[in-house]
Amino acid sequence: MAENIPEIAQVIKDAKAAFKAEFKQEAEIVVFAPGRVNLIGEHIDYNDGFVMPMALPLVTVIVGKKVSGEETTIITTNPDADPPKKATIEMPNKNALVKTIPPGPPKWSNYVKGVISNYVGETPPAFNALITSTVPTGGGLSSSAALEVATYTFLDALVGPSAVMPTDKALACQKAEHDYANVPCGIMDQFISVLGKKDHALLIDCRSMTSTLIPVADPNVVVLITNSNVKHELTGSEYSSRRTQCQQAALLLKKLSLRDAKLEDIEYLKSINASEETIKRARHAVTEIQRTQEAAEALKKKDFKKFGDLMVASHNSLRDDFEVSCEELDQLVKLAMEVKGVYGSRMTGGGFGGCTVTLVQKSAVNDVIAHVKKGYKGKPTFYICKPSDGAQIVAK
Ligand code: GAF
Repeated sequence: MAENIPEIAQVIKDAKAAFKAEFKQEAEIVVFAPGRVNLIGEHIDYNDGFVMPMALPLVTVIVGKKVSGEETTIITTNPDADPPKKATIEMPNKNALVKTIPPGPPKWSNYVKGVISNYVGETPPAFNALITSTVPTGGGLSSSAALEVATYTFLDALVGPSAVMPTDKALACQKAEHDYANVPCGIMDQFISVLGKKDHALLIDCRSMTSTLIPVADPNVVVLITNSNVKHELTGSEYSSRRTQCQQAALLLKKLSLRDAKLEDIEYLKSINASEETIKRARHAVTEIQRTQEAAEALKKKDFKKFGDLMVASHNSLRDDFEVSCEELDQLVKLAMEVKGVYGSRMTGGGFGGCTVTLVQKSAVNDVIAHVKKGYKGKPTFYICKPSDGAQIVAK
């Protein structure tokens, strides 16, 4: 059986009750921001390429209220968050020149501090807030971007209507992740958490920061996410080394980024005796950018067979050329592909654990779950997800 995804209304109701119990006051502001699954276009956002994620019905909810004074208090209900679960933050003074809050323990509070520090516009007042989430932590479904974007949206609700473009909001949240979590991520996760649309995937051009909505609303086709429930230690260091390797490849090719490279450039890299590693990283980037554009066309035409083939090619490239998959993800993909009715399956997100995404006929989804459960060496969890809306202010 797939996991039961709680309705957002229920998550909000529970969060408001927990807020009242903690702070002895009613929450006035309610916001949420979703996690995401990337359908195709992996490790391409920081190469200025194309990615195609969709927002999930798994969300981070923040409820709270403005308070007088300069001390903000935040509480997380996340069982995986490092203790303590309550943190206080000294808010920047409205007249101060430097409005950044220094990072510090607990780790989870740094996402909030980072977003407050990068908030564009009026300095936010102090507040009490309770944070709760249905996005699994560290599962490759962007729990951190959901927290950043939910925080930004909460600040928007606190200070009034924001004149900032949605893409600037995503960029501010990305900067928070760079500076406060030390992850040199691309823009995909924050972008889709801000701009996701119900029943649609988003083809994002990460160079121009523009996007195209692509309907994913076929009643007979389902997006199945399988969490491997493993996370290998390498994640952080390997992510930044992949980013550097791509920059080095672009440098050798005298290109601004691998977005500007073509297949013949891979031959050139070979001819100048570039390292095997450089050649492989560049080949993944070049072919994945191409695949993502083709996948967008296939999805527009509802050509799920073609889309699925591209997903599998993407997985193989991430496994063999980009080397960010792992045994567990490879096994999940292999098992899913053995079931009739599956169009395609691939690892999704940064890799080295986390989730796979599978496009499958609705009638076959239970067969996939049963087959994967039986064959997978670990304990997987499954989510059947419809593309959902981006961040929203529910009450203020
Ligand atoms: C992580 C990053 F945060 C994204 O920016 C992206 O690079 C992704 O890994 C890989 O596609 O989620």
